[in-house]
Amino acid sequence: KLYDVAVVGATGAVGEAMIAILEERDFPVGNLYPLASSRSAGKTIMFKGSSVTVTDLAEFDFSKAQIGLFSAGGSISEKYAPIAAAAGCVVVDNTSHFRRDEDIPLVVPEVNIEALAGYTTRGIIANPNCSTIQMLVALKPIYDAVGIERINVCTYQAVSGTGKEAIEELAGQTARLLNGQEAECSVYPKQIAFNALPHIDTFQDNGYTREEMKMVWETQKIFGDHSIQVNPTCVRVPVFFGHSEAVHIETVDKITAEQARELLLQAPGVEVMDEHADGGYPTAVSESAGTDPVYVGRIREDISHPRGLDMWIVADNVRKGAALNSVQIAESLIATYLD
Ligand code: A2P
Ligand code: 11C
Repeated sequence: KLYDVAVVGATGAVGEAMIAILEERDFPVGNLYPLASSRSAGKTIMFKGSSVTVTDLAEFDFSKAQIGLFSAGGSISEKYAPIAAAAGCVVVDNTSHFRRDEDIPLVVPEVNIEALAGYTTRGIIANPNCSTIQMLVALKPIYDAVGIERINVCTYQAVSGTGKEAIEELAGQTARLLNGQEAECSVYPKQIAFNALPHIDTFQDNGYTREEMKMVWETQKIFGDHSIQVNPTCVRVPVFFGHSEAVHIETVDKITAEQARELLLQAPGVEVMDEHADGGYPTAVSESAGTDPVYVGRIREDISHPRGLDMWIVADNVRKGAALNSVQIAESLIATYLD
């Protein structure tokens, strides 16, 4: 059976990856409907060797699609996801708009696929934030084995998480600075080239940023555990693709680094790269960019805490952090629920 699939935000960094991944994984697509703003209507994209015309989202009739993959920003999803769902098009939404709603499943297939069953209430499934997805794919086997009380995490996030304009800003600033010209800032408030910005998304009243609080809220919802404590600092770095995370956990029961490594070697979606030697760890550019796994390295027992474990977690934020996770959700949806 084939499914007609609408991709909302088809011209964006994540939308383009969604379309590429549908093709790579041979998702049973009947008609593909790439949707974007009126600015892009009439452009063409390639899918399975044919060119397909981009349509203006505002003019699309969602009763033509059974599945909608949305990644055009929260306000677009707020308006159009309910319209799509009401027309019988099940939405997998990659924005943060619906994630905290109790009647919307928030799904990482390797972690809580059982939550998908709840999609029937509103016809919308939320795809978590990229930083949360990669962290939880790696922590799930440890959580199941020994419990986790607390997570301390610092992220090193690629500019592709912001979108295409940010990719262009990093490339442009780098070129200008290397040519002795001044960097121009428009997407980020400070220079991103050759710099690190401790600021992702908007500032909250408690001093954390919204990206940091998303890691807290989403971890608790996906693990179904409101007692788990999460303390994030999210940092934007001049990397194009691939988020890296230094993750420090305090488990309920003690786990050794060797036991954690063994669990991670069996874990779905995880690739362990943990030689204690020069280069024996994963990095955004050398391993993750353009690939699917969540890479884990630097696994070690925390010398400052009796039940502490440290690790370094890297994944392609546009793929596993967004487009791939959405397509995996759609694969589970058609395998189990849609006919
Ligand atoms: P467009 O290219 O026509 O502006 P990114 O996150 O990489 O910046 O991409 C954002 C995506 O969301 C693009 O595909 C963009 O389309 C789409 N988008 C932005 N605003 C709208 C809108 N008002 N209606 C439909 N799609 C939109
Ligand atoms: C970033 N994590 O790297 C963000 C992008 O909540 O879906 C995704 C924001 C979100 O900038």
